[in-house]
Amino acid sequence: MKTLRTQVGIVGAGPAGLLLARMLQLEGIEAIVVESRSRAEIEGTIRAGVLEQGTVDLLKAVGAGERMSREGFVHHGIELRFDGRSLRIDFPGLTGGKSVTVYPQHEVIKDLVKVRLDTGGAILFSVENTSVHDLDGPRPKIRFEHEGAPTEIECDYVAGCDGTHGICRPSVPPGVLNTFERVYPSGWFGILCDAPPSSRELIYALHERGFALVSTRSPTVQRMYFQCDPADKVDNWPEERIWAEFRARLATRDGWAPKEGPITHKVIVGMRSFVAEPMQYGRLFLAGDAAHIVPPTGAKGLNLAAADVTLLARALTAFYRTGDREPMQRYSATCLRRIWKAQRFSWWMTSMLHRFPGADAFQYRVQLAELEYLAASEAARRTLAENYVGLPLEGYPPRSIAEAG
Ligand code: RFL
Ligand code: PHB
Repeated sequence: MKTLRTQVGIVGAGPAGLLLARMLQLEGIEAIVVESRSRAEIEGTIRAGVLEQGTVDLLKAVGAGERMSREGFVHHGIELRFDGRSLRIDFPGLTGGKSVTVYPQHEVIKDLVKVRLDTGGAILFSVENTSVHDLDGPRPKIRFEHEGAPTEIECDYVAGCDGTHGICRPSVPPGVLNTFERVYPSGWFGILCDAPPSSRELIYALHERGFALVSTRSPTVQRMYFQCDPADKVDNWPEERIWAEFRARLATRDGWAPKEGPITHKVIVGMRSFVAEPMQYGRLFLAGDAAHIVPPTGAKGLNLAAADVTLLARALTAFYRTGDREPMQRYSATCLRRIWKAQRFSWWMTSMLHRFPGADAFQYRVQLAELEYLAASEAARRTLAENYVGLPLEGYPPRSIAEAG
């Protein structure tokens, strides 16, 4: 077996794994990233679109923000649409100047892969049969096959950044993790189409037929979603049926209609809230989707992954610089405080904007009342805005506060 040695072994080259590798590299800490898919596959997977201000700042700080600054779109608000009306949420006005940036996740991935490979960092793509070992001892290991050769990475720490279906979380012995889950009885039908933007800002709509979302990717490519049965099949939806659904759910009293164009991509995604606690076992740290999932309505998944690995990079840096293990010991608790707030926000946005099977007319009236309340109350709009643009990244509390608490 081929044996490699590094300080931090990272499983998964998603946003979490790639950002962690880059932050560690800037601190002079060695890492190897192993990824089960090819470079072309990870750079071609269509997923998130909305980056919080903090994620944008982080990408710039690690030297991966140049194309995002040029090609991403800064959005100063979103529109909520219900009962044929529109309500704008003004982010800078409500949050002291913050905004979000719309820049696709696969472009973030391309930028992070490039910066890593250009600076001599290792990513082993298309590895097979990954497994992790000796997590509770001083020398954890990652084993896999790479280009046909059985390979082992011996490291000080393992970062499990391998997403929902990864192997790191299931490698924690039974009984260690507490898991919390809610599966929603709906999915999202997502499309990409070749058309100009329908709106300057994202539109989140509640309609009697269900939720719809207008997002964007570029001046010529648009991303849109509507709530659907998670067991439905994309082939049941020819283009005209999709557009009829969008037109119905997004209609306003003054006749607004989306700009239509050829649909180039269709996908149905499930909706789930999930948290595993704690996010550490021995020398394994879980980060991003490997530890938690949010329904996409709050646009939080990638941003939470970025927050986790920022804290993990700081904790590992403190250890390698000074031998202080305390930040690592606090990693899970610090992350989870932010994660549960994002869970709450994502659940709240989802509940307010979807019509779930079996929900009655009372429920729908309560949802409309919630939206009317947002329209009438600046305090309510501020609560939405400060969660959407991203809560401040909590650092580690000073020792005295930690001890007192
Ligand atoms: P990822 O991106 O899933 O990356 C994990 C990587 O690990 C690899 N892997 C393995 N590698 C080696 N060995 C194994 N055994 C492995 N098993 C897996 C995988 O191939 C993969 O490359 O997790 P990470 O880094 O934690 O990042 C999380 C985000 O990708 C995710 O939360 C977001 O996409 C969620 N999300 C959104 N987040 C936002 O912040 N803003 C949004 O606007 C937003 N919109 C969305 C979304 C997710 C969506 N879908 C498709 C679920 C919209 C949608 C439709
Ligand atoms: C997207 O553009 O893919 C997107 C935007 C906002 C969301 C989820 C996804 O809440």
